[in-house]
Amino acid sequence: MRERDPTGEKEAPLIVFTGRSNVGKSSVIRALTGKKVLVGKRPGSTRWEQMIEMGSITIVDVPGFGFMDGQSKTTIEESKTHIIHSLERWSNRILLSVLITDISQFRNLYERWTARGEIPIDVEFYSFLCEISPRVVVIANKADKLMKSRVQGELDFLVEEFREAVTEREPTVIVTVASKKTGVSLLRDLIDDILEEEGLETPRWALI
Ligand SMILES: Nc1nc2c(ncn2[C@@H]2O[C@H](COP(=O)(O)OP(=O)(O)OP(=O)(O)O)[C@@H](O)[C@H]2O)c(=O)[nH]1
Ligand SMILES: [Mg+2]
Repeated sequence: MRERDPTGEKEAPLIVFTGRSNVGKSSVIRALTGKKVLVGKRPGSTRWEQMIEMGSITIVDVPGFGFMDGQSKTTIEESKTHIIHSLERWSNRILLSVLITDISQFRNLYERWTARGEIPIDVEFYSFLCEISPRVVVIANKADKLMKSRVQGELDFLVEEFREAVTEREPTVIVTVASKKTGVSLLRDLIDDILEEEGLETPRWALI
């Protein structure tokens, strides 16, 4: 039996979905679970963590970090701090962290941040997730926004930068087009392998 917290609530292991605003976190969760999590055209549509009970595990739709439509810089900074604190608090329950990125923008943003002498936020978050979770998988979403011939090159760039940021782990990357549900079954299979390894039951996923 799993441990229960003092309030008597069941502490199911967590799979957390994180990433910058508007990269498609909620869309990936929707494709995977079939649950009607809110998907929005504008950054900042998921404002608070959404806990989605999936039987043996709980999936967490974490609000996006970085730019949010109509929000001040202070609010955005506060929101990022809140996300980091929540993730740290949950860290001993996390089975897997899923970092969603927009592969069509990754290199562009990377170059913009490094030109300013800053660590790109995707890289900073990847390093942070590697510190607090036993496994991290990176989703290269919105691959449809790149010309087909460019996908591999952009992917290689992302892997190279993440490999350099966290040398102890080889990055695991899955390419998806969440709005068309493409590639999401690969994430489901990866999660199922982890659950089997942990002796946990497979949830009822959406048919993808
Ligand atoms: N072209 C394209 N659009 C996508 C893809 N995945 C998601 N979108 C669109 O991107 C927008 C944002 O999607 P969400 O799933 O709400 O993104 P999010 O990361 O949850 O956003 P926040 O909650 O605001 O941080 C929506 O208009 C989606 O339909 C994709 O693979 N390709
Ligand atoms: Mg969302």
